[in-house]
Amino acid sequence: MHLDHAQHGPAAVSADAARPDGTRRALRIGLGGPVGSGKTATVAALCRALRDQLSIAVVTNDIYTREDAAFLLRHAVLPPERIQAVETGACPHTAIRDDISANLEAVEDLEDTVGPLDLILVESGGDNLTATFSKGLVDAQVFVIDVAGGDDIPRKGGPGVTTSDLLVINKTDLAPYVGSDLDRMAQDAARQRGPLPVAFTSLTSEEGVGPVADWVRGQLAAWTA
Ligand SMILES: Nc1nc2c(ncn2[C@@H]2O[C@H](COP(=O)(O)OP(=O)(O)OP(=O)(O)O)[C@@H](O)[C@H]2O)c(=O)[nH]1
Ligand SMILES: [Mg+2]
Repeated sequence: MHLDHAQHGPAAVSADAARPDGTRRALRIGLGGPVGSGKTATVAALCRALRDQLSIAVVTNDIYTREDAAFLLRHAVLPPERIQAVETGACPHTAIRDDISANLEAVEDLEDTVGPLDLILVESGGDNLTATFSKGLVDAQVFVIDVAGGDDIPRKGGPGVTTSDLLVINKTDLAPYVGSDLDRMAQDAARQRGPLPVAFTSLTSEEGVGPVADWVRGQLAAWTA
């Protein structure tokens, strides 16, 4: 469980950093990655770790259902009015990259109804290695992969692995069972990403999300500075 490399500020400020009334809007962080890598588990753990210090809301994207929002509601990680589901009805990357209107509407609606907010987490539907968020929707993006997907994933690259502001390699607890070599994953990730940070996590314990929570705090400090 460690966070490699130095902290970086939000990589890109999306359009309209201020709200219409001139106040600063929430920092928006997108979480993408392959199906089942642990995006919702990361969102839930981040909410538990940060909700006492920060005003948080979440937008989830599912293709045909509201499963992810339902999971977050069932586990009461935030009050229900702070969780909004977008049903994309198509490839998830379309709704976070090409036509971001439904997601923008959701984040703006959350700011209006439960704001002021410090942080909005936007979870993409699970996709392949090519999904990235529009910079008009989020200020920084996290790409979540897991060790059970194969320890060659960092080497395979793709924009999520190579350019995300934080690469999370989750489910390290499973590495011995699936024969994944974490050192090799760290070396491949560093080769693909240069100075961009990588966090190894296991969400089987409460503290497991610590490196990601620290990174989010760093992003927020840069956002509010
Ligand atoms: N062993 C282990 N299981 C995990 C970990 N993180 C998540 N899981 C499990 O992995 C499964 C998928 O996790 P999710 O958080 O739903 O994954 P997701 O990326 O949101 O999935 P989609 O939204 O369907 O793409 C669930 O059964 C989680 O409990 C982890 O660190 N270790
Ligand atoms: Mg999910």
